[in-house]
Amino acid sequence: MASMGGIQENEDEKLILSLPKEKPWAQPYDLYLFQNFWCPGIHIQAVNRFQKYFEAVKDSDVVVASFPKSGTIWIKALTFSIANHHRFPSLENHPLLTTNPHELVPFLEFSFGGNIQDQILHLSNMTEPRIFGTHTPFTSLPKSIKESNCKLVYICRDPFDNFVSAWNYFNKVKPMSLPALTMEEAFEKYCNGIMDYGPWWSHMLGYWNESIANPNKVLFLKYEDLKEDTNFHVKRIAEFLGCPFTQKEESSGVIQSIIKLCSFENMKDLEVNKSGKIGRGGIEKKDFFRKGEKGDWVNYFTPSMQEKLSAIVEEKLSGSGLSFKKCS
Ligand code: PPS
Repeated sequence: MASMGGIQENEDEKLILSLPKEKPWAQPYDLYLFQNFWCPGIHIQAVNRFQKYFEAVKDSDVVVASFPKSGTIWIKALTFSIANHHRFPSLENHPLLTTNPHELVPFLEFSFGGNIQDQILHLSNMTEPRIFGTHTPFTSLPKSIKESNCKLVYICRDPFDNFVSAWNYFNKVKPMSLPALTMEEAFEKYCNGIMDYGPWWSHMLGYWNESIANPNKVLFLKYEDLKEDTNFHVKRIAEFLGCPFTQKEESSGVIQSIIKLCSFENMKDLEVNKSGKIGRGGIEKKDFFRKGEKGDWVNYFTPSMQEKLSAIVEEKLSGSGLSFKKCS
């Protein structure tokens, strides 16, 4: 791989030029149809390299997967705290108090944007259990992840709330120079599956089908269920990861402390999440926290939008066994 540099860049460029392209929501990059999903132009090289070169997977690795704006930051915080509850039993000096979850649990694909060898070395030096994030659809994950014994925790969100969250977010983080995307324009795109890492239905169904076929490999969670009974799902995640809470830990309030630490109210008020920027695009950390509620869609949807999206959800998820309460 040492001499790969220029040749690889050339191949990446050729690949991008060969793909169908769509205008994004309100971002300064186009979306490309890569392996049947809409990959942001600025990520395509990294996703492609991640798929090719992420080989050294450890059985103890955990990959937190999500469609954007589904509660990624929340499930990253919870999974990190649960998997490390022996290492950080006291929440007083917990890493989440000083580090944003996106930094603590790095996105795998974005790690492959720079020098590949440096990044692989960096990942191999991470403390175990290594916990990563990904927005890559299941079908496009590297073989190494699919074939190893590492675990995948997937979170999805009711498409109505997912759409509202995404529309607010993309308009918030867009460069000042670009016009805002109207709700009508965004809705049209969402209904056609055009959003970063979309279509949302293929993303959900990829992980859903795998969680049915391979329940010890993929734990499929819904944002709404997690909101409704966080305690139950925290225990479920711990059991799935093979680090269940003891009776003593439960009665001494360890689960409650984790829930409180990772709660929307707590996380959004932490200094580390209130100021500063993150990632290549320089996103303000505070923009990852908006309302953190379920059911906010009622404040945005017209009856005709509701009817249209309900029909799409029903059609796309039909026969899969996956449904969302209000749409079924
Ligand atoms: S991203 O950009 O894909 O990583 O965004 P993601 O984290 O997937 O989704 C952002 C939405 O999650 C809400 N949020 C939370 N909900 C519950 N608990 C916690 N701790 C939490 N942190 C963030 C965030 O506010 C976004 O939802 P909306 O509906 O826009 O408020």
